[in-house]
Amino acid sequence: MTTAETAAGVLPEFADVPAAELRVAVLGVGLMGADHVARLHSRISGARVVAVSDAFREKAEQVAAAVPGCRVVDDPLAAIADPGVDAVLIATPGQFHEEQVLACIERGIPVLCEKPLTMTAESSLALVRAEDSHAARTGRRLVQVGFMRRFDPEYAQLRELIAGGEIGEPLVVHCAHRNASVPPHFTSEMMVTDSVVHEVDVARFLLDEEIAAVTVLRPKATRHAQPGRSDPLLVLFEMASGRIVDVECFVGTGVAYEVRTEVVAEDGSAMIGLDAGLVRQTRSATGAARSTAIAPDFRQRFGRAYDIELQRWVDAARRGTIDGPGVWDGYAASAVCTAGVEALRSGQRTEVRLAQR
Ligand code: ISE
Repeated sequence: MTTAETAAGVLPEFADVPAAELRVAVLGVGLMGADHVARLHSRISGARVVAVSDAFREKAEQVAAAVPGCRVVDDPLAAIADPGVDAVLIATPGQFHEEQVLACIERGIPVLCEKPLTMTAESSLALVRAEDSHAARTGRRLVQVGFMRRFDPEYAQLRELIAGGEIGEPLVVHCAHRNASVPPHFTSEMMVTDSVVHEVDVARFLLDEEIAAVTVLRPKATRHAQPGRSDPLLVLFEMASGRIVDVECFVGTGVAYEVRTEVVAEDGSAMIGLDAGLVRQTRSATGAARSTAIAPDFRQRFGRAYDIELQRWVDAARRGTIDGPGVWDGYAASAVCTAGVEALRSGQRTEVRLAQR
């Protein structure tokens, strides 16, 4: 949504959009990228999407057509290099992130990269080093990673509660991460790198410390599981201080999107994710029942978080920087997921090897 657009009525040429308004290129317009384009266009102020890029040109054209003044750029690196682009949102498949994020750092423009930051801990670390050297020269950070849960009001409240000391020292965190369904190609490894990765960030965000080791257990699988997929998984994080976080990751419940987090501390406990919106009482053949609606997928459950994440990113990017989980958080998540996949395959407790900052 742009003031220039409504005030002028006529859209300026791509390269002439006033710099005060953030001109964003969105790379990758699949499910998440298209959602970000729509959100930037309709709900976020101070930014306009001026370019989109996707391996499927037709898809890019379809998304661009809904945003006045937005054009399709075939080569994502050309979009990053364009002087008419002030900031970049990356939602391409993970294997392209390293090159694209690096190009943003080299051009010195802010970038919001969807998870995973990159496909390996080594390549994520290379981005940490590249951004560190940019920050040493300019004092500004450029890379934000799309861990949107940090912007969810419930997670923010839970972190504040812990930090305020009201429930005492946290000891154990229980996380449930359930999807109604995932596509057939979604493997057990992807359950770790695509789903559990959010709990990795949540554990680090809530407890403010690194994960030292990971163990993955494979309970009895649901009869609905795709052949070869261990669903559910039970993942244990040992935090550096000795606290334990357990994650039940169940991606084929057939029910809804359920993400719950409970922190058990020395002087109390706290839970979020109950979807306790409207509670209905109804009568049925079997008697009276009480029910509340559950979000069908992450776009509904975390819609508010995405709004806040994008607005804060845009506000910060207009100042030439970021406001959210950074490149180190992306690297730490990659390192934990690398250990997680190793633990899944070996059945052994696996230590996380984190580099020195
Ligand atoms: C998906 O890729 C996401 O990022 C969602 O947030 C997550 O909950 C889901 O399990 C993933 O498949």
